[in-house]
This record gives sequence, C-alpha cells and structure tokens, in this order.
Amino acid sequence: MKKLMTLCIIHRHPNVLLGMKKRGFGAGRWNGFGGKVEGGETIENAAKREMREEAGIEIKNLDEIGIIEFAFKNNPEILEVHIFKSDDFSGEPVESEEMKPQWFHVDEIPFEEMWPDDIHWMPLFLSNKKFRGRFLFDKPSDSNSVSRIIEKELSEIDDAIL
Ligand code: CJL
Repeated sequence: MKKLMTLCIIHRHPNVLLGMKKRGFGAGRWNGFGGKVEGGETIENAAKREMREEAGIEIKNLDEIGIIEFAFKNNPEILEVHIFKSDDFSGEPVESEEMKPQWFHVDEIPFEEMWPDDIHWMPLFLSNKKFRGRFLFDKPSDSNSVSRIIEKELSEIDDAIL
C-alpha cells in the first residue's frame, strides 16, 4: 500500500520557511508543510491546499523538485512524498493547529530536529537539483523512539523528468 503525500518548502534565498509540527506524525520536528493527497485532487493542488491550511499562505506557483519513497521496517506502507519548492506566495505565514512556521537561514537549518533523511536531500533542494530517493527506516512509524536510516538511495535526475 502506497500513500501519496506532499511536502512544500518556501525558498526565498537565503531563507527557507519551515514549520514545527505540533501534533500527529512527525510531531516535534521541523519540516516543510504538507499532508495526504485527497481523492480527486491533483498532487500540486494538494500541496497548495496544505500550505493554506497549515501556514495560511496562498501559493501562486510551485515546482516539483523531488520524489522520495519512505518505508519503515516491518511495515508494508510506503509513503510517496512529492517535494515542492516555491518562492511565490501571498500572505504572511501564521501558526495553525498543525504547524508553527519559522524562517531559517539556509546555513542554520535545524537538521538535528528534523527527519534524518532531510540532511541528505536538502542540499539538492537548495541548489535546485531534481532528485528521486528511497529511504528505509528501522522503526515503525508509530514509535516515539528515534528512527534511523538503514537503507538509502538518492540520485539527482535530469531536469526534464519530474
Ligand atoms: C518519515 C511525511 C507529514 C512529509 C510530511 C509526513 C505531513 C504527515 N513527510 C520528511 C516526510 C517524511 C520524512 C520519513 C521518515 N522531510 N518529510 N521522512 N521526511 N508528512 O503530515
């Protein structure tokens, strides 16, 4: 079983907009904004909807920059996360029930408080390289303990593909 998800990070160089996840899966970690793609919705529209719901901003235009599949050992579920970048939005980021937004300088991204995969693909994201990846974690996703990466595939792909 595969779950389609979005992840959108605003990049207005030299800053990126992240949010502290306040509840649910990934609570306590900084991440981009996103969630599940609903039936009858394009992935891109899902990404825009989540930005509106979680940060109160309206995305005008975004670029899909990466796709990563995540799995946890002994769990058949695969998260297919579509990663988007935007610098084109209106409104001011506001805290929601889900996320507390904050701007970070690209040299001060809090990787120690993020999912452990982020430090691997963020350099590609920041330099506008497109990528595909697959990460396998050693703990079930519902565990509160630290999850470690046990398998990792990540490659830059041709700009025209995504
Ligand atoms: C978990 C999956 C949340 C994007 C955000 C969860 C929004 C759920 N997302 C990053 C992930 C997953 C991940 C895998 C080990 N940066 N984002 N790593 N890393 N999704 O509601």
